[in-house]
Amino acid sequence: MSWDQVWIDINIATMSPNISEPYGAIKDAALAVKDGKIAWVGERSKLPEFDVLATPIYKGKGGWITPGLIDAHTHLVFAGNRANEFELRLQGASYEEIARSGGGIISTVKACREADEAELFELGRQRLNALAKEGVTTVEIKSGYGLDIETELKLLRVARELGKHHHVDVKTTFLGAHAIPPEYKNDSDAYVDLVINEMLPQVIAEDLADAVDVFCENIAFSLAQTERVLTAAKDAGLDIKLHAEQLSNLGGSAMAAKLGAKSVDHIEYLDEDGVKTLSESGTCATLLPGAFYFLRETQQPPIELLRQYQVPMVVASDYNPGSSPMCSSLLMLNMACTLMRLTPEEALAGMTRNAAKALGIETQVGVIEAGMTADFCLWNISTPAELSYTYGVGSCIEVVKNGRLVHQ
Ligand code: DI6
Ligand code: FE
Repeated sequence: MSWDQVWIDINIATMSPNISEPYGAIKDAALAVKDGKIAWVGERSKLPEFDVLATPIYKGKGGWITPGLIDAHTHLVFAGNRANEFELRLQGASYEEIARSGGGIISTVKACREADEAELFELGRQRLNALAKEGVTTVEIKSGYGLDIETELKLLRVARELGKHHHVDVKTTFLGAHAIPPEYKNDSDAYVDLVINEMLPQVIAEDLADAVDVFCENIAFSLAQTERVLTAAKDAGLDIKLHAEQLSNLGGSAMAAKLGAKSVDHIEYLDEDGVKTLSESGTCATLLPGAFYFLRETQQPPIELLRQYQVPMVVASDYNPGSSPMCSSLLMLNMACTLMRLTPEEALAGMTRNAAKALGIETQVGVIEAGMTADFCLWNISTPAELSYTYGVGSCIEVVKNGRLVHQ
């Protein structure tokens, strides 16, 4: 066998559904990489013969390898911060009250309209570095803090540039319908027209987005408006997804699922009929424990129903300045377990296999199997549950991206 690198003295949480052990685990394993792909994976005792003198051999000191983590929902390109609103909320104001009085998303929009691309790029780069340090190898980044053509395009261009210049792969999502901008305060339908008829065509012409998202909520876009945007995006051949059922139940999840959405995200208020619709359409349920925590939500997403109907659960950071200013993958694994009662195995599937499905890249990444892209991490842990159990100890010791070692 001729390989580019071989890993030994490792255990592997493959997360493959084809291995019946918890975490798809293979203990005392070996893994071989060739041309950026996983070429062989299995028990070390079964490793085929290879040229040990010509092949770099990495020893994992008995740690665990997992697929590279995938953060499938972030808003990480933005300027400014909202610490002032954090203080207001501590004095009793609610997230909705702040949004209705012109703060919230709109205050970040102001900062983003003023910032130039270089500034946004540098801020985004630092945040990507923070995620990468904790094993993230693929991230989704949304626009949505521009709410005018120029700024929405600027945010998407910066997100695309980050993907070109950083080892972390970036999937971009156009979220022009994130909030109603002040200029359209009294005519939200006209803003939806702008999103569909002017922004979307430009986004497509410049190939700036892989998917389209909408914030479907009483404080944002109605069900009918949301359906118009998602239908236009779908007709243009883009993936669709939705911020739905975060603060109330408008039925956005079921509508988006029927249109073939890859995921519906937040979903604290999703009911059983909605869950059924997700399972019928193969739509993922994205849980965002950082926002649940930071907004001190009490309405639990319907985890038991999602299990019952076998809806793939995704865990993501929702990293943003208003509702989830926690730029950490491992903290999300922990919060998914502590706050939403996922098992550590479900949480890890939510940032690997299921996150890949939510981004439509499940044939390339998210599990460790021969033929998949060689995106994986080595962790200094003695059981995979440690990834969600403890936080802040720096257990990610190596990252391999497309078969290249990127982080030591
Ligand atoms: N829901 C969220 O949690 C974020 N966007 C959304 O639609 C919050 C965005 C913000 O507050 O800046
Ligand atoms: Fe979000």
